[in-house]
Amino acid sequence: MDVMRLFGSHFGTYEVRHTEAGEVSLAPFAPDPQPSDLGLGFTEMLEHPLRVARPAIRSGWLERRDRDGRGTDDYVEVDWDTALDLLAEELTEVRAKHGNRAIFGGSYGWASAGRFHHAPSQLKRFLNLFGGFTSSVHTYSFGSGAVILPHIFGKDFSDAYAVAPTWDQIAGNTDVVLSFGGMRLSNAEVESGGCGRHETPAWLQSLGRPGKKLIVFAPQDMDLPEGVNGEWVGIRPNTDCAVLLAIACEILRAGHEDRDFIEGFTFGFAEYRAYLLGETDGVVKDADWAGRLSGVPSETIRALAAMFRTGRVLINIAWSIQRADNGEMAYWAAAALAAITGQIGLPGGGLCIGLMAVNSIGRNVPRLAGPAVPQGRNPVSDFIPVARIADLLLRESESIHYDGRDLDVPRIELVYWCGGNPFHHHQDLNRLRRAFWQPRTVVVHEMAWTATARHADIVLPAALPLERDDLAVSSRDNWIVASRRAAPPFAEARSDHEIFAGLAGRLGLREGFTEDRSEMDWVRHLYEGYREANPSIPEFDAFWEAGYVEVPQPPVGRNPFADFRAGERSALATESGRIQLFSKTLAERDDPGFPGHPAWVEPREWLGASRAQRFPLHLLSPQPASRLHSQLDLATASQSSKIDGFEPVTMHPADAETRGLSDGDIVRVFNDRGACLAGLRLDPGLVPQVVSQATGAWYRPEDIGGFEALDVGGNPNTLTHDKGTSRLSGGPSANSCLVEIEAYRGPRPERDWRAPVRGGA
Ligand SMILES: Nc1nc2c(c(=O)[nH]1)N[C@H]1C(S)=C(S)[C@@H](COP(=O)(O)OP(=O)(O)OC[C@H]3O[C@@H](n4cnc5c(=O)[nH]c(N)nc54)[C@H](O)[C@@H]3O)O[C@H]1N2
Ligand SMILES: Nc1nc2c(c(=O)[nH]1)N[C@H]1C(S)=C(S)[C@@H](COP(=O)(O)OP(=O)(O)OC[C@H]3O[C@@H](n4cnc5c(=O)[nH]c(N)nc54)[C@H](O)[C@@H]3O)O[C@H]1N2
Ligand SMILES: [Mo]
Repeated sequence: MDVMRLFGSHFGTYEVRHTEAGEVSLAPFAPDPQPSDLGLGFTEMLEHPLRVARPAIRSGWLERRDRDGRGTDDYVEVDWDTALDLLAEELTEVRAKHGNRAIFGGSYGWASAGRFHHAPSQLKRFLNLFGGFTSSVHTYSFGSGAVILPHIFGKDFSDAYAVAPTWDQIAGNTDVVLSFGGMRLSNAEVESGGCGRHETPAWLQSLGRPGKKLIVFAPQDMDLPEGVNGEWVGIRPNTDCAVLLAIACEILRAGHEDRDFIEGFTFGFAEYRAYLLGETDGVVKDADWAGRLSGVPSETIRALAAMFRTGRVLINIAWSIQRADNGEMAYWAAAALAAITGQIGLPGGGLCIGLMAVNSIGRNVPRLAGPAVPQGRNPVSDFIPVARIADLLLRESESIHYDGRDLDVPRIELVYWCGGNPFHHHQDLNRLRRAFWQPRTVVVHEMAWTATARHADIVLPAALPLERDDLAVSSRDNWIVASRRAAPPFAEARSDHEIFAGLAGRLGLREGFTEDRSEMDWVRHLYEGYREANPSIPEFDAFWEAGYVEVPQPPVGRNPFADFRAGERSALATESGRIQLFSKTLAERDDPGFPGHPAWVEPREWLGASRAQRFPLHLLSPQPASRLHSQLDLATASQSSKIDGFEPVTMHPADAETRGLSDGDIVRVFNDRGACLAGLRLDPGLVPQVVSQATGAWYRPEDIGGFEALDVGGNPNTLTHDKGTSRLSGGPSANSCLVEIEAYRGPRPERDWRAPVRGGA
């Protein structure tokens, strides 16, 4: 049998080819019906001029241990021994002087697919052996959803996967999918950990069948996928909660709620009902009320309320909606609406969270059991909700609030990042920059000179996934892929594992870290763990030759709430054992603006805020269709999406006209937090006063055109605010952001594709 050479990535699986000259090329994976082209761009990274070639130390740190040169200094390349000696010494000194809690190792980020070389896991394994670190919980994807869901449904339903019905159920039973926020096929190209087959496009077509309908509420019409029987309803950003409450209010006023389900399976209906009908605050939350807030015609809202009577309705709520001020409340309002209509637990009915946000939501794959790199135990208990990183480093307050607790804010002296890009993903990057000036040392492993690498003191060159052997598998997919090394590591790059092994050796921890296994031994070891959990899969050697194994999946799916609906009526792990329409716990906390039931709580930044007089455009920053966050922004697919080299920002033609702007103009997008340059694209499919600029362009602040720290790279996080969604979860709230846009007439920045290394690279 021929050896199948494959490469596993977050975009899916690819076949690896070598040209006669020895160059690596990638081709779509034959069994994948809808492969993504984006991952092909990984080969462009193999020899990219912005690869980190050798260990590099920031000059200001090396010479004077200064802190504020981060982001501007150049770097001095050193050999590996020098770099690892220096770092081992620095880690030892920080630990001795300040203790392990002074090390921040939360290191959030998507890193690469590949079970063994998962960079943040390697880092955490190393730091735990070293005595631990201050960590972080939750994700930027789902930081506030993950906190509110357990209050509504209990801890067993705390993530999107646990709630989602399967596509086969939707195709077979659902009449209407009512989606708040986007259903973008480009988002479903991605799966954390990889996938064998992209199945979403095929399933989506089932929504084009007669009798089925998809209604998408979104501020931009690109959120409605093509090829379905669909309707787009324009909505003012951050007002979904009001519309959801109003649909429920109209249902109650018509007496069409499902009394049996409410009585049997929910708790707190009285409080919820009193609020909706205006008994609590004198405001009836009806269709007219929500229409004024959201811009959605009140007839549309009333028609939707009637629809729940006649058919199976699945309410889908996008992850983007909880990435906004008080985003938890829209989730609670959606869950409550699904509950009072009695649709929760019915095949294809009730609630779905993030259908099409990634490839796996709705896939009928029960969690694929198998091991991860063992991280060990962290002896340090300090943590933050992930998006409070700048609050942690700046220490402007003594505690950080999180789900009813006040967390200590330890002083961080050393930040260690491996597999993530905070200068891509965090909000208000100019504030993050000030935050990164606080600790004495910042260490980053990177493949390329990202903005995060450029804010570090010690930068260690990491190998690309194409440069190492691994097992690519997602716990939400049923394929295990042998991701084989296709090229030697670039220049002096090493795998993260090898870097930590070297560091561990200097600290007397080598054996504990490697367990005397080679990298290939580890890959084999992890695979054996999968075989233990899934005895039908072949032995390692046969798997490695064949390239992949597909683990059989169950033929039909189930609604995750089916058992609850069928059985014990107080079986949820909530306060009441039932679905909470009201929570005493949350009500008693008395968090400002966070009552104990779903409620409209005005966002800090939205088109209805007084701030909109100064900054009258609502900026959305969705996921990029041409890359994965900041990854592969250097590759052709992303570069060719730019306008004259600038990241596109889209705007309604009417808004352009009042500003004297035209399609293709280079513009400055700004507010009082920061500014970036972008290329203007006119789009009549936007709700007026909404502008949209995808995440992921590389942050590059420059003093240019009379402006200070103008981000010529075009990262929307120069503009977003860095305040938690609410006191409850402190999640990231990037989608609540007001800006203004004007023409930029200053000099053009040079495209900077040189490594920031002294003497040039
Ligand atoms: N404004 C705004 N901001 C957002 C969002 C938004 O909607 N709006 N979305 C948020 C969301 S949902 C997310 S998930 C985050 C994503 O934020 P991140 O996950 O931080 O983004 P990535 O660009 O994937 O960064 C991964 C980094 O790891 C590096 N890397 C990859 N593999 C390896 C490896 O094996 N070893 C090492 N050492 N490094 C590696 C890559 O080069 C890259 O720089 O962004 C968030 N930011
Ligand atoms: N190609 C590609 N796919 C990806 C990623 C990527 O970087 N590239 N990232 C992956 C990651 S990490 C994640 S977490 C998921 C994220 O999945 P999502 O959170 O669903 O993705 P977004 O693109 O941020 O948002 C989807 C849409 O929501 C709409 N939206 C924003 N705010 C509002 C609002 O207030 N109301 C309404 N009704 N709509 C709103 C926007 O128009 C946007 O197009 O995507 C994943 N998929
Ligand atoms: Mo995400």
